[in-house]
Amino acid sequence: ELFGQTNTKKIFTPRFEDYQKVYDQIAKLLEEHDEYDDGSYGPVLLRLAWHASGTYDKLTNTGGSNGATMRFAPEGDHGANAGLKAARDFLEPVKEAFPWITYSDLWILAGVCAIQEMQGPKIPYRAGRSDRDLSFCTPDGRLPDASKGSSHIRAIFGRMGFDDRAMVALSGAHALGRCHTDRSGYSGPWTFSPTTMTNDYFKLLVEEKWQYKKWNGPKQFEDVKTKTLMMLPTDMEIIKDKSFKQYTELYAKDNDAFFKDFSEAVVTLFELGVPFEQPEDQRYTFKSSFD
Ligand code: ZEM
Repeated sequence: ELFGQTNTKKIFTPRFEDYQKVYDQIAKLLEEHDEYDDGSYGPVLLRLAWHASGTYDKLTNTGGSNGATMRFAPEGDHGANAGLKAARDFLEPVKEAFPWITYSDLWILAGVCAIQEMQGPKIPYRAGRSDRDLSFCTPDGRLPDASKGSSHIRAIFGRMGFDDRAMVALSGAHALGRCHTDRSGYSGPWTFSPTTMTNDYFKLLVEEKWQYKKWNGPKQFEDVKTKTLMMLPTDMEIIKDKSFKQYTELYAKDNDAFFKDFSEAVVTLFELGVPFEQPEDQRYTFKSSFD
């Protein structure tokens, strides 16, 4: 009688505690690998999660974080994704330690962990993304081009379903990290504390004077006072454009409003196009290493 022996393979159903263990492992690696860049892989992990998600097109319901298709050459080689191999490689030992998690869930969990460990707001998380093959790679050109103006920003983020307020809130991620000449061609950090989440990006836009940087690279801005900070042409739009500016000024004054709107917009961004089974009211909120 062999019938009873089929389907005996145990299926592991991960729960909150299991995802918290993955979070803790990423947080531990972040702390250990302080030799990278300004002392943290946090910013580049967040950029990976954002570029995985920001390909979403609401009209065709294609792209987004489901699939982790940046693993494959067509998408991994898109100019916008230059340098993100560092983030993907950083997460490889985590995938090996927790083989049950999909790359697509792992990359987003790493983005959540990066934000929280860099003292940003809590980012509630849902699991349920599946890895898909290279036929799901998105065409080049879905991510924003830093050399462009406000109509481009609205076209790109509008395609994902965001309004002006969310676009400005999301831009506040540039409190973190820096530009690398060998990745985007641009150079330098936006703030003096690129591994701590703050509203300094908005404060600097409002309070400092900015001028064109004189150099051989692409058009970018530098602060007049120290010439050590930078803004992309797209960053300057959120202080130039009237509708964007009201939110930039709000977030410069009110860090709590920024954290609240940023968290809400990032949760939306990270979930675009994912067919979740886990309900919205049962998202996981991870404990940070310093909680
Ligand atoms: Zn970024 N971003 N980004 N961004 N970004 C860079 C770096 C980082 C734009 C952009 O062109 C660039 C969002 C929106 C937009 C981060 C997060 C988020 C760099 C530098 C460029 C050129 C890359 C390099 O050279 O390494 C444009 C045009 C955007 C919208 C208009 C949103 C939204 C983000 C998250 C929510 C982060 C964390 C970095 C820093 C990466 C690092 O390695 O330090």
